[in-house]
Amino acid sequence: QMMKFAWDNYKQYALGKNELRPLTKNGHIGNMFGGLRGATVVDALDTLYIMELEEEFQEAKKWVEKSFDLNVNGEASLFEVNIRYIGGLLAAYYLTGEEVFKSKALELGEKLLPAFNTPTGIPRGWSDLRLCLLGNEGSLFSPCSGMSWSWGWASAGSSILAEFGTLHLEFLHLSELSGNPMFAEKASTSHLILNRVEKPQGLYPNFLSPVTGNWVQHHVSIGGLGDSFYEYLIKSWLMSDKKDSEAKKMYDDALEAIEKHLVKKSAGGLTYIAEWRGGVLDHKMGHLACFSGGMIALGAEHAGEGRKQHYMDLAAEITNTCHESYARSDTKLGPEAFRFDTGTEAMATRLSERYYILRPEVVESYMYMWRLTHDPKYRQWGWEAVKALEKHCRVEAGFSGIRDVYTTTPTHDNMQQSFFLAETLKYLYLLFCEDDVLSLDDWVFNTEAHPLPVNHTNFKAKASVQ
Ligand code: DMJ
Repeated sequence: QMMKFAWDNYKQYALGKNELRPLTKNGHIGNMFGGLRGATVVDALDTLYIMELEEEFQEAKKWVEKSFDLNVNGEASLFEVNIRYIGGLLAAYYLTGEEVFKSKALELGEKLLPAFNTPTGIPRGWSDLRLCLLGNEGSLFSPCSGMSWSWGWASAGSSILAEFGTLHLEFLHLSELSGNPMFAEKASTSHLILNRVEKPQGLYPNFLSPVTGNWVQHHVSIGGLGDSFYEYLIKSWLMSDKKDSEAKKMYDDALEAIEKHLVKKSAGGLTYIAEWRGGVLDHKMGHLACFSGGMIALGAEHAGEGRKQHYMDLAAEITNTCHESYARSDTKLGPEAFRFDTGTEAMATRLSERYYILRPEVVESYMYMWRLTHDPKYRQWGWEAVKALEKHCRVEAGFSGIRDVYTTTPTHDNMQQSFFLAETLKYLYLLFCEDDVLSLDDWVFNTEAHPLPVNHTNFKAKASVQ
């Protein structure tokens, strides 16, 4: 019902725009997608499908067929277009077998390639989506300008770990579906370079120069700027049917370094993952970092002898801390960042960190922890989140983020994020489903919660789900 409500309102007031503004009842376009539209449609496709909202899925599919225009001129974030649009289209294709999703994913994949035109092959954050028609030789399309650039605020034109390190899952599937190895090769460059470069204490800083292949700053975070890089290491290995041993080793080593240098316990006994700035710890955890409970649990299964229980315990402790960040607020929703200093534990201390924008990471970890332990507390915690969302984020025309989780009469931010439909509602649904709905043995979720099949021979997973 929550999904139907979110979709119906988007459809009524904002169809074809990227996101719904539920208070003003209009659409939001934003500047991340380089002229592409319908982010919510593409992000919602697989959720509508698995929830068996058949009529709504057909509405979304029809929009993709008739109105999803890839012939756009604009500057797009490689990361955002990849995780939302390519991930969403690929998942919709694998779940339904409908060709339209595959062809749009491949066409869009080609448009992202200019971002990789750098001296190292590490992509920059932004790419020009303009394409020129080439005729019949080779690819039909080719980048017109070959232009790419970095975020204005990223130090010294650097590329961001969580952006160039969050391409593997989708790009491997683009190669699989097109028969063109180039996508996989482009995405794999980062592993080659990251393996070569020296890592301070075994940690991966968040900023790397796409020109020299060296670190630009020593800021390490398992939250924003770093997060999905680690997620894609373990998931690349799982998606390869446990064949990509390089990705597994990178994950194991990274987690060991994170545990050694960043994992701390508060005076009140809460385990958290701090951030690291050139050797100095910042005792802060972002909401984004809360995905790590689920990731560590997913990897624990495959940890070396004697480590499995250790990592399951760590995953449970981190998930518990993230739940505490929800439980200690008046709305029972968690802040954007919470701290463990100045006598505070698991609460925001700065006004600017008190907001909640319908993010999924905490319920994502509940879903993995439930599937991997069947401890009923994870369903109870998920249900607490459902009630809080209904109470504080549901408005007349959709769901909205809130500006302060520490007041029971919060102001709304007037934005129904597309990831609310792609991730938050999907993970909540899966938390209460049987384990064989998108089984973790057969599917990996990209960082926007779009399921991609594990590469069992001939992608058997697709057939079994259909
Ligand atoms: C999503 O777009 C993805 O999960 C991404 O990896 C990080 N953050 C948002 C949701 O919070």
